[in-house]
Amino acid sequence: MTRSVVVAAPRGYCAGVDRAVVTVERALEIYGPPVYVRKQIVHNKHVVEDLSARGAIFVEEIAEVPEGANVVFSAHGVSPQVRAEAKGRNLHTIDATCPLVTKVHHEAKRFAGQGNQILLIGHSGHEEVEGTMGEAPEHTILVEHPDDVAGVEVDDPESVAWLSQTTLSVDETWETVDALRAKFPKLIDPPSDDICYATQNRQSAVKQIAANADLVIVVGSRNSSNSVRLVEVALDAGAKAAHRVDNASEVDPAWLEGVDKIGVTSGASVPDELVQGVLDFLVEQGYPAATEERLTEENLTFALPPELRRDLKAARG
Ligand code: 2E7
Ligand code: F3S
Repeated sequence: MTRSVVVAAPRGYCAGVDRAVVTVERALEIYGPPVYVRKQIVHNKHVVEDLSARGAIFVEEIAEVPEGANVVFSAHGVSPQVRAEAKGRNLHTIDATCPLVTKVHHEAKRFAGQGNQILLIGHSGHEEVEGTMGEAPEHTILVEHPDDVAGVEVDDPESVAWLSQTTLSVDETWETVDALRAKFPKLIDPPSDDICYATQNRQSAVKQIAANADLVIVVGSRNSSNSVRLVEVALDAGAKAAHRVDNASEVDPAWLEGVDKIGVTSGASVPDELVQGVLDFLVEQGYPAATEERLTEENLTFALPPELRRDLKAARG
């Protein structure tokens, strides 16, 4: 069989990640280091290492940030409790929450304000879920898997709505929603999809290349929900094997034994040079140069946070 390498598109940075990374870069420029960042700005080891080398200090909790310092909230969003804590320490905050996450926070507030209970589909412990749940903690129940639906108990089955994390498996989420609706026929839908355009496009694009692949390599970090989902989606779509790597050095040559057709993609938090590194490595292993299979174009961009734009304008005069 002839060997081939197909790289999926869209892959890599989404509009929210680009905005969040540029936010930290500009903050370093105008305020000077150190700029504190609460949690990883995006879930990518290389991005975090690179910004750390340039003067960003990543912390887990607001309590670790010195009084009055500059702090950026990560792309995954924060709960109102975290905002209050930052205010209490007199921090200068810059909010890099993805606007598509802010939209879900608004939906949570609205549903709770109308007296509904919210069934939030998402992964326990993920920062985005902690932030969204924090908008209406008394009104929200987390549902992680379709199998969990049987055990969900609500106060009033006539007043329940569902929302989701933005980076879930599209197919599995619909399974969960179908199971929820079978149990609560009056279940209220969000006004629009919470799984974001970038998650949906990257999953659809990997499906296209996975069906024919002996191996799919997904570039992305271990804690990157959307990257890990791409491995699962590739396997579900028929890839004979699929592995996640942070960079080319993690590609195990044993995975290539007897493998002709390789697909490559990357999560929404992954700089494209890391994908290029994997493609170069495959060429060194005797595979041909990759061809790109593009599902759709993406043109969305987000303006920088308004508080940062204001300070940038003042700094530039
Ligand atoms: C923010 C949001 O940083 P990521 O790897 O995050 P996930 O949520 O996939 O672990 O990817 C970009 C991103 C995705 N969703 C950033 Cl809310
Ligand atoms: Fe936002 Fe989706 Fe990216 S929620 S940060 S556009 S993966």
